[in-house]
Amino acid sequence: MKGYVKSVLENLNKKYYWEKEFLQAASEVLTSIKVLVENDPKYQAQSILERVVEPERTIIFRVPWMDDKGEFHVNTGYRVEFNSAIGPYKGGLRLHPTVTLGVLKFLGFEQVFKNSLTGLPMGGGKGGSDFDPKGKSDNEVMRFCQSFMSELFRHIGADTDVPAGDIGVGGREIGFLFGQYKKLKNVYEGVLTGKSLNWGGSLIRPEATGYGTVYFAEEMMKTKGEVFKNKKVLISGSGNVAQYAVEKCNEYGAKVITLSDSNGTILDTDGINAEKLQYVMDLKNCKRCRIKEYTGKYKSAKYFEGKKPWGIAKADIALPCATQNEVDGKDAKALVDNGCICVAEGANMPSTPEAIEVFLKKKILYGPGKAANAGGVATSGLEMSQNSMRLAWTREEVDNKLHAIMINIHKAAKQAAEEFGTPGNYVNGANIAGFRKVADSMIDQGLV
Ligand code: NDP
Ligand code: 2IT
Repeated sequence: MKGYVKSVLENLNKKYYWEKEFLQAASEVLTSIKVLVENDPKYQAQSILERVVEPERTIIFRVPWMDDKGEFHVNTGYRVEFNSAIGPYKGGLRLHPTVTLGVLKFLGFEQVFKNSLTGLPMGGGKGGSDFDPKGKSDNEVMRFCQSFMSELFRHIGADTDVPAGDIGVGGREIGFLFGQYKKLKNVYEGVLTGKSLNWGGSLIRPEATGYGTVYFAEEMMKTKGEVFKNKKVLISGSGNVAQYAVEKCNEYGAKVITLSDSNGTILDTDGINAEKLQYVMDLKNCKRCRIKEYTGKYKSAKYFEGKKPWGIAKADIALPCATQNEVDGKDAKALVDNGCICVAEGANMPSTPEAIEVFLKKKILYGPGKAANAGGVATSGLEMSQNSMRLAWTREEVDNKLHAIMINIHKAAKQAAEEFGTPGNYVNGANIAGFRKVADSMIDQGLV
């Protein structure tokens, strides 16, 4: 059995050599679970790794749409239905010009194990398009979403595949997508999560990923007798996840000093308090402006064009909440050299393998995305439960459930890391705990 992981990875690298993000994610997971799969013959006997790295189904389709001037455009739409061993495919839709099949395969693969960690019955999937919502009018976004759903509707359903938001997909887009699904299928069902409260959404779903990331970081810090209060925090991004991470940090008495977008970073050493956060929310969610505008209103802040938050100032905690590979080896070193004791990932795979190596070597608290940002999809799972029961839980009920789930994920990852001889290594712990349940379920269900 020795060499099983190596041989599967070699074949995968040959077969999909151009899908670099997917290969990066697969390499991390398979390397972590080596101690499990190479010490129990059932996994190789049933070709579990060869099966788990291949999506069950991938749908690729044309998305034609018309802009406000009447001109035609065409984008590519995707849905990667990766694994349904423990529940219907579940995972977000990303609208961003960098979207490729390889990016969505990495996200779908991560989602399989993340969803397993939540303890809820959800398989893994991801989808999206290379459409760029930036600079588009509401009507253009609506026409795009309607065209996208005109193909996707036949592949999804409340018990089949339940998409949600991700980069470039928030409440506005989920609304347009839901409207078109309902019109085409003539069923009112919880086929998407992240819906508005008036038509089947869950309280706390918008907040869930950011809050959950902070809850996870809090659990890691407890293991070292540390707390958020009075800590300085660097956050990247300024979208959904970043905004609610700031809110929870403020509630915990920490001081968030950075936010960013794909153009640059703002540093506000006075801290981004509740009033400033509200300004950021209006700026990004309603006016859809750049984060640079912040410095026009708050003179305490400085703007760094083309820079990321890491290394800009000393801080105790870093929460990358923008995108994949946004923290490289140099950034990680800068963070550690500046006294950072905890990194928790709100984004998916924001740290490169070199960055992860730095965090693990220096033994700082490092919470990988599939554990730390699982609060978003977990609360999507809670939205699905409420839709099935046709009732709505209070804000407090949902938040308590989310908090309990994050505490459980932390416990499961910590225990698995200890059981397999790498205490404190949440990468190994999260991958092993997430994988084991999916793989054992696949074995139970036979060769499918
Ligand atoms: P949003 O679209 O709301 O915000 C994304 C933010 O990240 C924006 O500030 C955006 O800046 C920035 N960003 C996007 N792409 C890049 C890039 N290539 N380089 C630098 N900055 C970039 O998305 P979310 O907040 O929902 O998602 C952020 C991350 O969290 C993603 O990795 C996503 O997969 C992950 N995630 C999201 C969950 C959710 O529930 N929404 C759940 C779990 C994980 P700009 O405006 O300039 O593009
Ligand atoms: O990466 C993620 O977990 C998400 N974008 C949320 C997925 C979901 O189904 O809520």
